[in-house]
Amino acid sequence: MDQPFTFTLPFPDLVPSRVDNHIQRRLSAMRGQFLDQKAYEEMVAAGDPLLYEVYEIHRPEVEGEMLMGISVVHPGKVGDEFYMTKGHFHTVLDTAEVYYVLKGEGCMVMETPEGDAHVEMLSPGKVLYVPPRWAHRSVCTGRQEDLVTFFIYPGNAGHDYGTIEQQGFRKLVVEKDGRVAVVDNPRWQPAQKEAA
Ligand code: PAN
Ligand code: ZN
Repeated sequence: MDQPFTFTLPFPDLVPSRVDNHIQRRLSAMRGQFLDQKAYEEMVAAGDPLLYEVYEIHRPEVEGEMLMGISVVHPGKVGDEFYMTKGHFHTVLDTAEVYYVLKGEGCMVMETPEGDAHVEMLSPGKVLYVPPRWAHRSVCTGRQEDLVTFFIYPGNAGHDYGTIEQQGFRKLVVEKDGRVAVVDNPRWQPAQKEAA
């Protein structure tokens, strides 16, 4: 039988007192996701910057458990497009997720297999509920500050990255005339489903 546990995430530094796994994702892990492919290749060649980090608290990946952690998306752009996470559907589509925004400015880009799309602006103090079926990607739109969120989701959710790698998200978040703008992704195309 597990014992209850706590960890701390003190302001303002937001460094968790417990970290079981620290993931660091560089630009080279995001091939094909940014619209400006020339800018992408140049930035990978020029040093392959760190886009985001995830601090995970380990729990068994089974129904009944909850998985939590902290996501830190760094500020920056590839061409006009802000740094973002890979984004995914949950493998078990009917599983939700909650995000609590601790620091920074950004948005969550979301869409469903049925064709709905939604972009929610994120700022400190906001709690976002991502319902079952919605793929999600966090984007940092700050100029200098990280976007830091706490997340929690069901232990059995799993991550389907492949669908988004193939089709992208329907919406992109870019800087246009000095402002944050949400635009249609001209390269969005439905993923090829494997034959059953
Ligand atoms: C989050 C994400 C985290 C990193 O924990 O995994 O923000 O994004 P990617 O997984 O898309 O690289 C979550 O949504 N978990 O389900
Ligand atoms: Zn998720």
